[in-house]
Amino acid sequence: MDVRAAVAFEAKKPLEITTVQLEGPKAFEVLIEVKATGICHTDAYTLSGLDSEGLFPSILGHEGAGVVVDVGPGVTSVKKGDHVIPLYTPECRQCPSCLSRKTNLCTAIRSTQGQGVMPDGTSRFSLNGKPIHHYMGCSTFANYTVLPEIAVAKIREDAPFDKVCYIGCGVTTGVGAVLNTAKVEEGAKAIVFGLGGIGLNVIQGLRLAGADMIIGVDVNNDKKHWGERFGMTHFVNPKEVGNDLVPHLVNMTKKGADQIGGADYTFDCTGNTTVMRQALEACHRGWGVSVIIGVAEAGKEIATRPFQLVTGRVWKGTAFGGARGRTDVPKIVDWYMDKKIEIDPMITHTLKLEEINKGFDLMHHGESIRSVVVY
Ligand code: NAD
Ligand code: AHE
Ligand code: ZN
Repeated sequence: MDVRAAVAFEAKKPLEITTVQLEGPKAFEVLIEVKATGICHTDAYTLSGLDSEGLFPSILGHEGAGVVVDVGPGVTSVKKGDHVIPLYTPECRQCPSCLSRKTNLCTAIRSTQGQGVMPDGTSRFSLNGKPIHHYMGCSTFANYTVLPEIAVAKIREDAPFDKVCYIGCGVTTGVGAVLNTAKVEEGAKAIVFGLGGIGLNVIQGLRLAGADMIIGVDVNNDKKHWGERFGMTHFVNPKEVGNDLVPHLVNMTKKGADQIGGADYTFDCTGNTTVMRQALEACHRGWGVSVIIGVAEAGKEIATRPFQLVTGRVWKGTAFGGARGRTDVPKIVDWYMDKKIEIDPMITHTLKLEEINKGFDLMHHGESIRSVVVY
């Protein structure tokens, strides 16, 4: 079938809106009509050419919501008409990782996903007979896409696609990093580096967990009011603090008898490896936990003095907020529908597919929190 897609033909070039061909679902696959998709910084990262797994041509996009319109042989968990959110972290419930109960990083289809193909090793997308790669197993920058059945979460039908698509990455990543990965407790002191589409969701997760002090750090002063809107208690612009950022943050957290200072939890939501080090070192001696959410380009490495770890700080990472997609995503949709978490104000721009490159520009200029393309 013909579908409309924004195709990434080459790194660093704008996406091209064109008609491509999509084959129907094979065994254990589903065809989804994508109703809406968010634009995440990770899409921009891959388009920049710095992703070690970046493939071209491809159809990017991994933050969608839509409806099942066809199912391949053997599919049992969803049916035509079901509302779903595509999952770049699937949940097969059978692989050693899923069965371990220690991680959300299902390994059932990770290798083919990284090669830009479906689990049988082929792509469903093509243009003039030449294959186009899938992206993160999702390719939501097309109005129809094919996914393995283990990579869709069935959600309630009254949830608006143009809002809950954000649960397909940003919301779940930010809120999940707090609740699943860091397991933040009431009264905690936390620092969030980078107040974009992910960082603001970390902040609302911290508010949900009952954190007392939530310091937001961003180089863009416009993000101050955004952080405050979701529960941030203090704002720091590193450009205004100079080289003393870590001691400055540590001082802010000193309270009463505890004059050592440092946050109980810090979160990197920038993808900048210098910031990752600052986030670790701004943690409290003995117990502070720093969670890396940001994705850094191929070749970048993180560094710190081993002393920082010897003295009890812990470095952790999280993908998709530690969420098990088929199990947890429908619950997060419920949280949104029950007004336990907010999404609407973070969606600052709603665009047509033809305007998708504007969404990337808005992100790069720090003018959007989330842009959503509605088909
Ligand atoms: P974004 O562009 O919306 O936000 C990034 C924010 O960081 C901006 O507000 C920017 O001003 C700020 N920033 C940049 N450099 C900074 C610095 N040196 N110090 C402080 N603030 C700085 O991006 P996003 O969509 O929120 O994504 C954030 C990161 O998270 C990206 O690296 C993205 O690839 C990654 N990500 C990871 C996961 C995961 O599962 N681990 C999921 C989604 C996104
Ligand atoms: N191909 C990238 C991997 C980047 C990465 O870590 N991606 C996150 C999701 S970011 C969503 O916006 C993730 O899920 N990681 C776990 C995994 O298995 O990829 C690179 O840098 O090589
Ligand atoms: Zn993302």
